Order: sequence, then C-alpha cells, then structure tokens
Amino acid sequence: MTQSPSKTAPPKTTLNDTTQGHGGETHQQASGDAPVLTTNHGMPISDNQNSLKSGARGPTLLEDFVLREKIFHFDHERIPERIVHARGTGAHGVFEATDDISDLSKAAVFTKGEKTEVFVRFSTVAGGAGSVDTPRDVRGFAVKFYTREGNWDLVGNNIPVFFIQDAIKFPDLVHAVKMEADRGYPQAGSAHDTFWDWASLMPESTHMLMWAMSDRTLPRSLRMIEGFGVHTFKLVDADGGARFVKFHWKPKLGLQSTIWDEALKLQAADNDYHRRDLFEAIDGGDFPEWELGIQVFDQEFADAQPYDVLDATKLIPEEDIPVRIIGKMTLNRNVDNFFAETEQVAFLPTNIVPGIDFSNDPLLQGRLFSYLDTQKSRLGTTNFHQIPVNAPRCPFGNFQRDGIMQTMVPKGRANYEPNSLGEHGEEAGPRESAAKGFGTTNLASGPDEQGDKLRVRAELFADHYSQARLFYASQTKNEQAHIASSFVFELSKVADLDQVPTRMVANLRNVDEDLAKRVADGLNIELPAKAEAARAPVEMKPSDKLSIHKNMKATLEGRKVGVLIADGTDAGELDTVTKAIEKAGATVFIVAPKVGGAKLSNGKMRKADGQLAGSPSQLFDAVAIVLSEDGTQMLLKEAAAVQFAMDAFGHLKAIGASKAAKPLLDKAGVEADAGVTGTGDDFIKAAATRFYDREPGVRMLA
Ligand code: HDE
Repeated sequence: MTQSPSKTAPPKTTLNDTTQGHGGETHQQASGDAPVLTTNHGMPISDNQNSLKSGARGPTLLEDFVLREKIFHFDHERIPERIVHARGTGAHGVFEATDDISDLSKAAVFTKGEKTEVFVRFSTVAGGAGSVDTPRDVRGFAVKFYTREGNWDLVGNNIPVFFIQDAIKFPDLVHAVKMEADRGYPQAGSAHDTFWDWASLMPESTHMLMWAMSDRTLPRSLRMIEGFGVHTFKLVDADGGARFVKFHWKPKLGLQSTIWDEALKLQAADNDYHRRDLFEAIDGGDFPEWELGIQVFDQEFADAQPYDVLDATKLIPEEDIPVRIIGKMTLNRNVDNFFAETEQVAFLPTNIVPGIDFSNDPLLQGRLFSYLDTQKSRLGTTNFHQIPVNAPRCPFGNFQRDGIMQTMVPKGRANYEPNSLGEHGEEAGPRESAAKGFGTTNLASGPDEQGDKLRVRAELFADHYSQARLFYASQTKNEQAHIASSFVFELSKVADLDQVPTRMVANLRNVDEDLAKRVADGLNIELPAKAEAARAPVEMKPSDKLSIHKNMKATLEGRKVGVLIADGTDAGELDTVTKAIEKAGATVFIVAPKVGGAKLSNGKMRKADGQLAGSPSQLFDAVAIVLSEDGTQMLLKEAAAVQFAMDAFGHLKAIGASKAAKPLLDKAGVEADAGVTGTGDDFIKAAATRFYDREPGVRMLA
C-alpha cells in the first residue's frame, strides 16, 4: 500500500491534512491531538515517519531537509566522553548550612540557615560511559553548589586520598588503569597488567591501593558512600584570616559495601545497579542525605604532623582533628534529561567562592587548569558555562564575548575595560561588590613554600607507607582478609608473574608483613625481599573511622528486601513479613517464578515485581523466602531458586524463611546461623546487618 503521496497523483498536502498516506501507522502528525513536531528552526512537520521519495519505491530526495536535519542532528548526538569518570549519574538537591562558621569562612554558602541548590554527579573512574556500575573502582563524588556568590564545585571522590602526589603523573596513572592501549580491554577495572605494572613501580600509590583493594570500591549504593574533597583547601574569614580545611561528606544511611563475589554477579544482574538505585530512591521520595563536615587546622598543627598536609596521599585521622558537621545535603530531584544535565555538567575545581581558597597541594594545583581545558574539548565551546546545568544561578557578567554557541546577547557598545561609557558588562553585580570578590590568601604551607624553581617534592612526601599501615591496622579482621584477597585476585590477572606481583609484594612488606605473606601465598610466589622505603615509616594510632565495618548502621532504612514467593505461599505470613519490612524503612521486592505473580493460600494472585530468573538475590540487602511445601517442592527443581538462597547465604545476608522452605535452604547449602531465621521479628532484626562471621565458612579468603 502506498504510504505517501504518489508521484502520479500528488494530493494537496496541508498542515491540517491528516488523511493522506499514513496507512494506519501511529504517525506523529502536524495536527490532531498530538503536539506538532517542528524542525529545529520552528517549521511544523507534517510527517515524521516517511522520508521524501521520488515515487513510493524510488530514491530518497536530497530535498528532504526534514530528514536531513533529523539525521544530521542524530549523527552528532554523542560528545566525547570524559577521559576519566565517563560513567556517572546525577541528581539535583539542596544544601543547607546548619552551623555558624562565620568565624572561619565568609562564604555565603556557609551562612547558617542558607539554602543552596546543588547538582551532584557520582561516577566510576576507569570505565567508559557504557560500562558497568559495580566494578572495583573509586567513585567520583562531584558537587556543584549554585551559591549566590557564584558556583562552588567540590569535585571529590569516595576515598580521602589519591594514587599520586603530583599532577604530572596523572596521564600515566590514567593510561595504565584504563583499557590497554593495544587490545582495548579490560573496560572498567584495574585487574590487568598495565595498571599493576605502573602501581608496583609507584610506591606513593600504596596508601591509595589499600583503599582501592578494600570494600570502599564496592559500594552497595551511592547513597551509602562517604565523599571527600581529598586535598587540603583553605577557609578564609571576613578579615582575610585563613586556616586549612579538609571536606567530608557523611551519608545518613551509614557506610555499606557489597563483597567481591556479589559485585561481580551484580554486573551480570544489573549493569545499572547504582544509577537505578539512586534514581528509584529519589523518585520514591526516599531522598538521600549527607552531612558536610570539615576538619579545620592551622599551620602549627600542620607543622607538627609526621606527614605533609599538602600531600594528597595522606589523610588527617579524625581522632586527631574531629570532623565538625556544618551542613546537610539532600538530593531531592532526578534529572529531566540525562544528556542535558548529567552528561553536560562540567565541574571545575577552579569554581571557588570568596571564603574558600586552594592550598599548594601539587595535585590540586595541576587540576586547576585541567578541568577548564577538558570542557572545551568535551562540550566544544568556551561558552559551556551557559548550558543550564552549568550556569550560575546568581547574576554573572563580564566583557568576555562571542565564541562558538554564544547563546547570550550582550548589549551595549563597550566590550572592554576600563571604559568611560559607563558600561560595566551585562548583568554584572554592582561595582562596590568587587571588594567582596575572591582574593587569594597567603598562608605558609610549610618551609620551602616558595623559592627557587625546582622539580622536587617536599621532604615528607617521601613517606609512602606510614598511612598505608595506618589504614590496614584500622580494619577489622574480615576487612583485612578482603584486602589481602583483592590483591591476590587483581595480581592473579597479571601475565607478567615474574616481575610485577613480586615488586608489589615487596612494597606490601613495608605495610604489613602478614598481608605480604598472605598475598604471596595466594599467588604461590616466594616472599620477595622488602622494598627499600624512600623514608622510614612512622607508627600512627589506628583510626576506627577508616573502617567500613565499624561505621555501618544496623538499619533497614533505604534498603531493599527480596521476598521469594510461589503458588501456595501463605497469604498471612507474606502480609506480616512485608508489612514489617516496610515499617522498618526498607522496600519490598516480590520475586516469583512468573512476573504475573503467584496464587497465594487465600486464592488471591499476588503480582511480582520481578521474575525469579531476572531477580537474583544479589539485588537485595536481605531475602525472605516465603513458601508452602508445594511451592518449595516446585522450586527445588528451579536452579535460580536454589541459587537465590545460595548466593544470599554466600553474600552474608540475612535469610528469613518459612519452615516449609527448609528443603530449599538445605539444597542451597544454607547452614544455621544467626542470620538464618524464620519470617518473624528475628528476621527484621537480622536483615538490618550482614553476617561477616559467616564468611570463613563459605569462602577461602587469602
Ligand atoms: Fe579529576 N578529572 N583529575 N580528580 N575528576 C576529571 O574532568 C584530573 C583528581 C574527579 O562528574 C576530568 O570534566 C587531573 C582527583 C571527579 O564530571 C579531567 C587530575 C580527584 C571527576 C580530570 C585529577 C578527582 C573528575 C575528566 C590530577 C578527587 C568527574 C572530565 C591532577 C579529589 C567529574 C572532566 C564529573 C574528572 C583531570 C585528579 C575527581 C580530565 C589532571 C585527585 C569526581 O579534567
């Protein structure tokens, strides 16, 4: 059937003509109930489904500017992805200053009671934009505060230290960790030759490696990670007085990580596990929250430490400088459009406001020019600040003019300063505000702050192991076992077994002899001689705050419980357990062999949220298995059901099961322990935690 005007008898086409040639397709038309589509220049389109052809079966005509505009735009829809942190997810929110720190900083964003809109983007680092959410990787935690004095971007990570001390090493780090140059894999992880080759030759990365090999890089949810500004910054008061500061974000839901096997299986179960989790939480009104904390210290404190506060491979233990909470951030609105907002958001560590200043940290200093530069190649124009997600919410203006994609229309004759035409730049604030503008502060950051031009690092930067030791010593036994096992796993992926693991283990002997032995054992290599330390490590007191396990909250809030049902499930038991889960603050997710649901004992159908085959237990924080005897018998023949219980047990989760489900648990190898309960109150209590003590019985760790 002819679907467009025929060549022989072209019908007269008008915008109101809905009758011709659509052949029953659900066409977008330029009339009727559906809104009219137009070209990018506003011309109404009569047919968005058929290109203009020379005859029904003839070639497409060059004249079809509607088609050409549509395909032209499509061809250019992608922009270069970020060289690092390509995969991310973002949300809008608000920051409220909750404490008066006007004695420390004059920044408006910190005025007690002040509310400032924010945009946050979380990211993985190594993978491309289309990779997965749960590789072992650092998470970016970038916050743009739209303050009334301009945008402040706190572009941090979920780990308080970094791999390198000097920006000049960054391209090497990134080349080494991203997919290998010749083969284009692996896509999103550090478990490969080039990364460990580089890392084993870079002792200053040891502290960060301890964090990277810990469960910090396997977050359960972006809502359950800490954030850190990493570098030392400065706070500046109204008199120009400055103090050093480190920024911390503390999640309301506490810290929670998955374990490695679970993270691996999550990659198969749901590539988008973290972004879905964040989106759904916000969509459901369960707004994620973090407190903003600061560690403030002066030069005297800095001088007294065995590390250099300008060295981004070092942290300041919270026991030495407690974190003072000064505000709260709530993410309360999902983006309307992923590309326009999350992809186009451009963070700049140089977006700073009066009252905050940089330190001389050589890693931070390098970042100060890198980000501005990268946005030009990513977004294609120096006018990227005009994109809505990047534009300040306060008036802004100057005499910078023109450029690709200038969307503002500056008025006036003077586009230079000084001028005597009385023109001060469009929209700029009143002139007297200049005195309140950003001013660079001078605060000695140690001896040798300024002097001859030298390619060196300050003396204390040479201590590469003290804080790696501090980190390892601060972990629980289970966490230490996870770290040792991660090193074994990652190094097991290295083909050059002669050199690289040996070099790495030689470095680890400076951290902890037992750790080095466990890793060498796991790899079946001889314990190598200890690497020579550039500077002898010092003992530091362990810090509980560095452990995840010591900072988890026993809570079901913000968690998700999978409830497995089948035909015959007791309706009363199901009702009681699901109500109790919801009362405790978690979401219930019903899993059944068929997504249409299961027929309960009372004869009613209960719809499922997911089908068993596509809803494995790694998607949940805890599972309830509510089954009748018949239902159990049926599921004994379903590998996905057996796996559901087996993985929940192996991933150290609470399992609340009906008595009748016992044969399923037995088949799955689930053994009795404190985390294996009935479906009553004991399950609700158990579901709020994980059972790390179970682990030695289910997994051989290094
Ligand atoms: Fe970044 N980093 N970085 N970085 N970084 C980028 O900027 C860079 C560093 C961080 O969600 C890029 O817009 C250099 C430390 C986050 O959009 C790029 C150095 C920390 C994000 C860049 C560092 C970070 C980035 C890539 C060493 C933690 C994602 C795209 C001197 C404090 C922001 C872009 C977002 C992104 C450069 C080191 C955090 C290429 C040169 C340390 C969270 O400009």
